[in-house]
Amino acid sequence: MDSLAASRLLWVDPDPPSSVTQPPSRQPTAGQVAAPRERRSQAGTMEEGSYSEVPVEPPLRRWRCGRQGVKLALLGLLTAALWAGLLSLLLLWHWDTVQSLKQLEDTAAQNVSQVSKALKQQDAEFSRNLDRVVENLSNLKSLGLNERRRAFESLERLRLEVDKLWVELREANGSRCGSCPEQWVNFRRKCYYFGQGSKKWVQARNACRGLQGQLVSIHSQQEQDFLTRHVSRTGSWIGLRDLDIEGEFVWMDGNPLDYSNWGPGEPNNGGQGEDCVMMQGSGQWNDAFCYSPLDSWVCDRLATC
Ligand SMILES: [Ca+2]
Ligand SMILES: [Ca+2]
Repeated sequence: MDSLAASRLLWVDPDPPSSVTQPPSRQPTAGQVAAPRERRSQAGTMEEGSYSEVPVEPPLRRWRCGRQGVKLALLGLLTAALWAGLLSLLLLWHWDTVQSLKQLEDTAAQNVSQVSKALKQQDAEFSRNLDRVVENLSNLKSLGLNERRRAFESLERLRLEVDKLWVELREANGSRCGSCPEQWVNFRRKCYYFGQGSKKWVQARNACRGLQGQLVSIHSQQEQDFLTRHVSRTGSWIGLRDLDIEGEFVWMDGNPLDYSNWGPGEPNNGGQGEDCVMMQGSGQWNDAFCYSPLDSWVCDRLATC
């Protein structure tokens, strides 16, 4: 009810209270507020304008409220500004982090690409070097095998020459040299073995060596006629080949090709290469593929005295 009366008094007072410009006073106590009410009841006849200076409390409250509102608004603005600054800092930090990560990712990708490229180059270089080493080893192995084969064939020719000289010496001394091992057939100074069984040229050569002989070498028409009478009708390997130099045929005994009995159109080095010679059932010769198996082969060796 005091506030209602004060509002009424404030409304009827045309002049602004002088107390507004004064510093705010302390809140009146219950006794202090009751004093005007007593004065009002006692005076009775006092003019209403005289009460307008007493209730200074509502403007003071509004002033206080306004100032608090301003403070709250400023505080809100300050808080908002702080949050905006903090958010900006977070966004800047996030953007900087993202840029750093992206830069690191790009750098890592470039490094991986460079390492991968270097590894590929090293791998290709290593493969080339390995191929060269393998090729050199293969050439060395082939060269070594060829040298070993030539040395072995030279030794065989030397042994054969020694045997020939021995036979000529014995015949000069009146001995008759025509003895052959069992299953070998004698013709003049030589013995012949007609082997049976499927063999390639190299296998036939080794089979003859195992019998202390070699694949047959033919040097005359008489020898060819003898062999034609005994040779297999399906074809047999003989000791003639051009393995080292194409077209340059060599006998197993090392003698030159002083006699030949080639079939029509032979030697033709046909197909994938024909470097080993076989005698057909007719007795004619044909160069053939060395890895083709034949069912027969012919060995020879010097007869003994
Ligand atoms: Ca050939
Ligand atoms: Ca041929």
